[in-house]
Amino acid sequence: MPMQMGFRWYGEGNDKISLQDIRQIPGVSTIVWALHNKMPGEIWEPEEIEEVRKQIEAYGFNMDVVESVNVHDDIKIGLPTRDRYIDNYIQTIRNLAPFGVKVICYNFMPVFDWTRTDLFHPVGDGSTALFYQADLIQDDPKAMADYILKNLNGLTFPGWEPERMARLDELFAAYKDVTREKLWENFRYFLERLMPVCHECDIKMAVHMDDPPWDIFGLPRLLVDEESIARFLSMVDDPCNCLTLCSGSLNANPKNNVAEIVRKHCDRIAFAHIRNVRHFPNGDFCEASHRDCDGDTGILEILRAYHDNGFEGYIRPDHGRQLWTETPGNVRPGYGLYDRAMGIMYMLGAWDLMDRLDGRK
Ligand code: DNO
Repeated sequence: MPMQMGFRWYGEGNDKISLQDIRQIPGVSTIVWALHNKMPGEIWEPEEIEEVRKQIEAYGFNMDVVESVNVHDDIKIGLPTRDRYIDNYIQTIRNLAPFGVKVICYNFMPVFDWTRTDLFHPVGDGSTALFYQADLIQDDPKAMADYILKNLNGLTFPGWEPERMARLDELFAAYKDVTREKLWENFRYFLERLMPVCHECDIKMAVHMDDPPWDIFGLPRLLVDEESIARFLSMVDDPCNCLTLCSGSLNANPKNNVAEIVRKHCDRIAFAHIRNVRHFPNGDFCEASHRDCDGDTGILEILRAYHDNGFEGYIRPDHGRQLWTETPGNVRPGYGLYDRAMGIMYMLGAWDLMDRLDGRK
């Protein structure tokens, strides 16, 4: 099977970008979807999944990739209640399987998902991009959460559920004794319970990299570099225990050579997120267009690594800039239509040429 191109869509009535818009981007086969009204820990019911199936399949797309089924904090913290939430997760996997879902993307970051300090940073050409100013992520998680929630302009963002953010003090207290090693242990416990079900259902669990790839606000983050990825893969050495390899997340640390990581672990990458990042000497970074020379991530080398390894998984453009008519409030930061569509064309251009040069097409 060749690589399959996906596009993340937040769902009917929850995304200004329509499936009709997405259908006009060349080469997209897969809608990367989720039930965005679900809180972590809730079971996704077959009738709810069926609703989305009808919408997605009406446009000729498949629904092979879910991003994300979020993991309840009690599982990450390792509370006695975790087993109930793991049972629910397992039921969700079983409910997704009959719809042809092949990959579940998720993350195992404590409290926060991706973290940025400016959602609309002017790039200099009139467009804006997500930006991380290192000295702003020091000791006030509440200020950061408030900033992000306010600037989502009423749009929801997984990982930034207002209900969870309202309980930040409680959450930080609950994670107090969760050391890095404890978090690894809780991670293993979760995956070991899931693997038999994944085999039964032919579904791969694909963990997203931690973004940014370092500890924030004293919370440990695990998937940050090649060494930790290797540890993760051998900790639960199972073909259903896979990665969502996010080039932009990893390369926020300029020491991470993403192309090298792809070459090493391609057989366990179920889902590739492609994003370009520009680094600044003080540790700040800004997201950039997918074009190789617009950032420092090495997009062409990364694509070549996937191609050389005969990558047969799913791939999607990750964040794009906000362009043209896209304003704060009409699309989610990072998830506009235009820059992601251009990212797809850039990737497909490189991929088609590599196919041609290798005599594959
Ligand atoms: C950010 C996304 C992440 C990702 C989750 C996976 O834009 O890449 O929020 O979906 O970390 O669970």
